[in-house]
Amino acid sequence: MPTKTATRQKRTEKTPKPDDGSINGSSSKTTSKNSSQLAGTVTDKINLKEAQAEYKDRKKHQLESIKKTDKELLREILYQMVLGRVFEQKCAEVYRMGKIGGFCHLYIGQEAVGVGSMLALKEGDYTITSYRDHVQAMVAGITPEAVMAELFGKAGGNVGGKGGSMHMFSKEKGFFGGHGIVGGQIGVGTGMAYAQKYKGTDNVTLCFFGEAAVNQGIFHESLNMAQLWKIPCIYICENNQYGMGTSQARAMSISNIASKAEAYGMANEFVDGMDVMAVREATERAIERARKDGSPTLLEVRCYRYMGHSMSDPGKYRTTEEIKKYQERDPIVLFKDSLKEANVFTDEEFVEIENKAKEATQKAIDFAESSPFPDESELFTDIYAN
Ligand SMILES: Cc1ncc(C[n+]2csc(CCOP(=O)(O)OP(=O)(O)O)c2C)c(N)n1
Ligand SMILES: [Mg+2]
Repeated sequence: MPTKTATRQKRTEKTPKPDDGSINGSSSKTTSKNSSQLAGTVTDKINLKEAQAEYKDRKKHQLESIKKTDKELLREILYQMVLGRVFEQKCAEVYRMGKIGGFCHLYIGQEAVGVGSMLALKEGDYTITSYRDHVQAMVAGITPEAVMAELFGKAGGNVGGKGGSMHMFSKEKGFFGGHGIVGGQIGVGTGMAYAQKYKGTDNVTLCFFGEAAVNQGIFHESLNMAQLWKIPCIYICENNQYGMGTSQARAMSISNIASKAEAYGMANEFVDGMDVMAVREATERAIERARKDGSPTLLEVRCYRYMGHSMSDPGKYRTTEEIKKYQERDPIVLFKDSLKEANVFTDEEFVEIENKAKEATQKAIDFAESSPFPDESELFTDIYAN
């Protein structure tokens, strides 16, 4: 039976307990007047010394990891993170212009989680996630054009303009959505991984969900079954610390999510979600376990979303100071700084990567604009009625 000591690696052992709600596990006092009114939220001001020490520690780890990694893979990791950021910044802009209708949940700030983990997959592996799905969809190989046109509700969209922001999907790319029911994908993902094992493959499933989903029964039922039957599912809890406007501290009796796996004897790790290489390494360890004999893993990846829950969130439950604190630890800036220090890319190469992401985003917008709306005849297709 896996234990904490057997499954956590050196780096994560050193990571302080995350129970106080701050990403480095260090506590600081609430300082602003406004913050005292927000019971249960993390409202500490930036402690510069602490932030700098944490940044240095992370960079040290990234540098070691970067030295062991192929340059082209590093380029792809940076490109996918930058593409995710630029693409979604554009989404916010065009949403405000009325080009995108309905719900739209952005991933800005969390890019290191989806990119770091998914780029460790191989052919035949599967991914499933929540409604916050644009970046994962693109990393899976769905084109930015198809994602943007879907957001616009156009016929050229990923699912013909009939799903919108929350329902990206591609069986060919092994990307099984895009799910709106909180925690619903945990059961489906467990089933997908069961099928991979049943068919005798060594493939695995990455199943992403937020920390609020952990309070649902489906999480516990799925983990129990996965461990009992050795189902190769890697449960990635993206702990961005809020479920809509409710902070984790107000909704969960035990905030250390990784340790919940121990109730089922499952391997688990707490991972720094601002460090893309740490996410990749933890996922690689989980994948190795899963390919070997189907053993599942729970990864709690601590991250932060800079934008509101969705585009219609007024964001009154947290302070701008808190958001700023996490932006000081931005995963893309950190990764770029590490790459610079390791002399991996020239200045021209960095510019090239950014330009490529901007061009891909513009191409996606042009495609979405020029694509027609679905034909009226599509109204009664793809309907499931019982
Ligand atoms: C079963 C269910 N209950 C409630 C909702 C409404 N709802 C949508 S998102 C959300 C918060 C989920 O937060 P979390 O799981 O932490 O994911 P995040 O949005 O932070 O990525 C809630 C309560 C829902 N969609 N499904
Ligand atoms: Mg959350």
